[in-house]
Amino acid sequence: MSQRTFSIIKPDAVKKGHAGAILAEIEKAGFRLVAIKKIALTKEQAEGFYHVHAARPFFGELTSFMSSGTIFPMVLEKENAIADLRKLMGATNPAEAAEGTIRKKFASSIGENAIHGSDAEDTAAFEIGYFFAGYELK
Ligand code: FUP
Repeated sequence: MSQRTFSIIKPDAVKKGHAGAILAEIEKAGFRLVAIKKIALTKEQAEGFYHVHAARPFFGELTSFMSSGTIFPMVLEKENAIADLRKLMGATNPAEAAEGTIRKKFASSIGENAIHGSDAEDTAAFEIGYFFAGYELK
């Protein structure tokens, strides 16, 4: 059964001009692009999105980075979308990311790591709803 996940092309990748190449990798891997938008988050909006990480030591840095420039939030669909996108993304730290993954190709550090992908069904539902209204999802 097909499943939806949520992803963000992060400010580092957009600034370096890698958004199109990352989208091509995602489409090549068989994901259908259900919805996408081009926006910039305020610091407060980034804090709301990453509320589960609020107690972590990197929260300030993470939310400053995520509100530092243009991002492309998107909703992706395929069978096993959540796990398959995580595999395509690679490890959080690009130094540990497998060959051929998006983070291996495009990320520069654990903080500036090119792409976000939901890690579970409940987080995917929250994250999709944070950025998209129902009428935008077709
Ligand atoms: P991931 O799901 O792979 O994006 O990683 P996490 O949910 O563990 O972390 C969310 C984001 O926090 C990462 F994408 C980058 C940032 N982070 C850091 O900046 N430092 C860390 O040590 C861990 C995560």
